[in-house]
Amino acid sequence: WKPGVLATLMFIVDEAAGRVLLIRKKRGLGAGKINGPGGKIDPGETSEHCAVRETQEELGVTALDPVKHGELWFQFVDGLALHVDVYRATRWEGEPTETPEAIPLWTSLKELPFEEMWADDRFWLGEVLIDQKNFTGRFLFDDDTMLTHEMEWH
Ligand code: 6U4
Ligand code: NA
Ligand code: NA
Repeated sequence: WKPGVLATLMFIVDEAAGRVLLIRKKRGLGAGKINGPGGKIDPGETSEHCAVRETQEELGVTALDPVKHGELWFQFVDGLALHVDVYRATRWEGEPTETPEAIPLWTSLKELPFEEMWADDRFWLGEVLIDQKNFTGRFLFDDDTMLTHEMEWH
């Protein structure tokens, strides 16, 4: 498991309404899928800063006091290795707005759209968003197909 590309995901949870701010991704890796906002870490940037910046760029929303809940390690059989830090935030500023990168989707925590998400998400997303658990996950993908998964909860 090489470190490879470093990236982040941000999940803004509206606890009062029982919903999470997801996106329909319009371009880049996973275009067409539903995911959290996020993207690659810039040189010299902290992962937390990246998660906040990418959410601003994709949705025009600023996440406040993000908390890191997990680390994803993806190996793709074509050779790409991707490490993703996963953040959760319950306060934010701004109104989600469609951009060239993403369409905002406020989604009920009871109806997470796993069929339209990356295949690994069903192994950790509900536990992180609802139960606030912390985890490390390792996944082997062939293109869009998940071949193996290993989860650790801490
Ligand atoms: P550019 O346009 O290069 O700046 P950027 O938005 O930085 O793109 P991009 O589009 O390569 O990044 O997407 C990386 C994003 O994809 C990260 O937020 C993590 C997410 N991602 C990739 N594989 C994933 C997977 N298997 N499961 C998942 N999220 C994944 O939940
Ligand atoms: Na992005
Ligand atoms: Na980017």
